[in-house]
Amino acid sequence: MFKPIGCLIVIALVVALQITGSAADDGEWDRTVLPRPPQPFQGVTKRSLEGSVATFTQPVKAPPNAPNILLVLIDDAGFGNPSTFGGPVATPTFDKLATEGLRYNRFHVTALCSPTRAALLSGRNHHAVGFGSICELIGGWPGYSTNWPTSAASIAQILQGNGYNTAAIGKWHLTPDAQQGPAGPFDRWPNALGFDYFWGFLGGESGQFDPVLAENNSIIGVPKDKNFYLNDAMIEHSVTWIRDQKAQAPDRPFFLYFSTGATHAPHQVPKEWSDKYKGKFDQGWDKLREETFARQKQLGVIPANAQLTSRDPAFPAWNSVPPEVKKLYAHQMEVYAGYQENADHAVGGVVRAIEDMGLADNTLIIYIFGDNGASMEGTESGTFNEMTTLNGVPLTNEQQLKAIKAYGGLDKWGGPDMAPHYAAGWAWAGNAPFKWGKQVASHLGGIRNPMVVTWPKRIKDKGSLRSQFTHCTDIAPTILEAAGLPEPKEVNGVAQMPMHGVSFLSTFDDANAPSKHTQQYFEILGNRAMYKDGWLACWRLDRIPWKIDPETLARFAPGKWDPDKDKCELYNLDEDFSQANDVADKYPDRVRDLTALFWAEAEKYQVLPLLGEMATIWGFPKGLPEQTKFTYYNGTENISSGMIPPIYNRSYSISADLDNPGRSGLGLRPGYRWRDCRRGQLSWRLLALYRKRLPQADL
Ligand SMILES: [Ca+2]
Repeated sequence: MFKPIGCLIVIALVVALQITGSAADDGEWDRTVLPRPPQPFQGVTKRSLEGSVATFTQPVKAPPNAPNILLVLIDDAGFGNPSTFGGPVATPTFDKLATEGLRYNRFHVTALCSPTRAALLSGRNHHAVGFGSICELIGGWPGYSTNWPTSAASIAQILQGNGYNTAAIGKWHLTPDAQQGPAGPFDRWPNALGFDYFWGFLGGESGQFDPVLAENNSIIGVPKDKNFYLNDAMIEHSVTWIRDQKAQAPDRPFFLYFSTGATHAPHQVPKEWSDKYKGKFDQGWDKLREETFARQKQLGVIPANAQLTSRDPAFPAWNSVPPEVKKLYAHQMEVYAGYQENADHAVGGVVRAIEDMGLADNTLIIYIFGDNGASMEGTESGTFNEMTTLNGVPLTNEQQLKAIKAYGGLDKWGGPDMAPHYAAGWAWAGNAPFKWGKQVASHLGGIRNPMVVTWPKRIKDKGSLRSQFTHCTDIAPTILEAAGLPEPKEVNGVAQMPMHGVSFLSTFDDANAPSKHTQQYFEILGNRAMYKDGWLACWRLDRIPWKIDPETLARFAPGKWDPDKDKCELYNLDEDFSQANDVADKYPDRVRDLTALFWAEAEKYQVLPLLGEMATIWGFPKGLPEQTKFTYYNGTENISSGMIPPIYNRSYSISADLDNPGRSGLGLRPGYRWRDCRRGQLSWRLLALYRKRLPQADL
């Protein structure tokens, strides 16, 4: 409620300003050097107030009419997942925005989590900013350091320095794995990379019911609320943040980066969401893929001459799956679909709030459906605990069914007591019409994801399709052009690496605007590709992406693997939308040129050495202090996965002094935090597969 006295004071101040001075005009300043330098005093200072003229430095202002920006990123999703692109998952928010804006069907990502996020937020190629791979796989070369360089200010830093309010909500995955605790350092946490506010989780994945959360520079831990669900809480934090900043400064634009943990594993969602899909996937992945492909054609999101690519033998045919296992597999996809629909629902909550505040007209929404293609990391059978795969422990269907029974039955798949991932066949179907998926940077299943862009004030060609080649490095330059801002040459005294992406703003108005992004390398885990002017040469590492057992990895050890011996495929993507027809034999000259170009680009952008992120497997140093003794004091909890003692694959002992062991439980659970630590019990377990209750004598 307004207090009359306050109003009077405001009016009186306005009058006084007219008499004795003015607020200094923000005016024009050189926005290529950030932050804005101190403003010279423009008033007059005398010995007394007589004759003195006051002026005031104003906060930095964004250019007039600079739009609010909502950047949405869904995790681990396929081109053929959302209904907006012909998929089986209802995504009403994505659908609605597509009718109000533009659908992009040739948008590309890097094939993996941290690398796409680094490229998206920096506008530079991911290896060039140290993100050849994820924060958990660090190698001792500049392209694999996960040390974001100060010479590459993020889009958030640039917008912040130009008068925007900035926030990141949800998944981060850009802080080195061993720096995600209370000791920092904090220079690569979200606040230091340009976000005024951060709420979410720092790692690569998180339980959806019980995440270990961070807020700004603090780990705030697992929410106490029994009904907590991450997507719901993300809506609440986002909407509150927008409302708060608009209440205080209605004219300041905002930049909100809304990045869901969904639909990365663990696939967890309240049951009512997965129940919507009961029986919808009994036809299996082969048929689902054909159905999606038909809808894609019908919707026109793929060209009429696009082909459905063939199935690699790595994915079992649905009709070869035993009947008793089909039920398990179908339910895996029901849960994933519900989980994904819920993620789109969360985006809808934020979009609705923006509309309700009357801000929609001048808000640019960039909604990217997947930081990489759908994930095949669940192996051919899927897993009730995704940590089994990530630790190289594949499960047979028999082991799987037994473990599911032990944890409450199939109905619990998707609930808080399991950490599941679906079978690779579902990911392959979700990436229709392409081959492969996450991690496979050589094929479109890994690197091409749907994108929708809306901006009612600017985009008039509503509901249309755009097919220019675009890449995640283009997002930051596009945002800058939309906001009327230059790319900075210097930030905090550090000369800036130019952005490698290019703005695609011209496509907002013109369906036939030329593709400005004419060449792009791709590389993740040795899978690689070189795109130039419609042609793509590619080399897939001869490894099934979910195989990380010692025998498989030994084939790629130093001296064993020669990248020049990998088979090269060649595609004309302008005519062959889905990368279906390998024409390498027909065009040896193109193969040669693109091969040479790939190696030149690899050198230029710090991609070398290939497999730098895997080097520690073969005995290269980890670059971390060799700490062998760890002490945890009473109250220490929520230690991030990258900071736990390195107990894997070695002998270790743990000693604990318990004042009153009868009152509290202590669980030692390498592999995954599990929710069954009972009072008065000391237990040890590994990957939720092997359990041992320790006898009292051991206490
Ligand atoms: Ca991802």
